[in-house]
Amino acid sequence: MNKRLFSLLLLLLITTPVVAEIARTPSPEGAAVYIISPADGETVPATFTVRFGLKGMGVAPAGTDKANTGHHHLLVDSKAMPVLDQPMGGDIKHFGGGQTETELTLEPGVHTLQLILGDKAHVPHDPPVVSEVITITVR
Ligand SMILES: [Cu+2]
Repeated sequence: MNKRLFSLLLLLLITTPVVAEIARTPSPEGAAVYIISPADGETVPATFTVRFGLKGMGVAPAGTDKANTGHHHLLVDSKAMPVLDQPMGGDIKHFGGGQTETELTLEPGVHTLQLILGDKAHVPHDPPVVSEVITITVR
């Protein structure tokens, strides 16, 4: 390939917007994610542990290409669900190491927590595996 053609191709590559069709990973029927603790309505200290529960699927670190697995994502005080056909962003707490609990420190007051599972590429499954929203009060 001559240099000019290479430069042209490189330019095309850089300037062509990526319209990536993201394939979502199927979730099995009956899969459910839930918050083990705290309980809905519980009052907790400023620093507390959130335990993640999952049934019908397995936890695997991000990047793991294995059917019926995913990693947890925690939404804290989210007003809306993440976009379902894109990798979840940095505004969401990712547990890409396959963690099943975390320690949170929040301001005093009322907060909501919700879990959503993401696949190897941080994209919600199809159908999405999402927990109930729980409401807690931080002392
Ligand atoms: Cu993720």
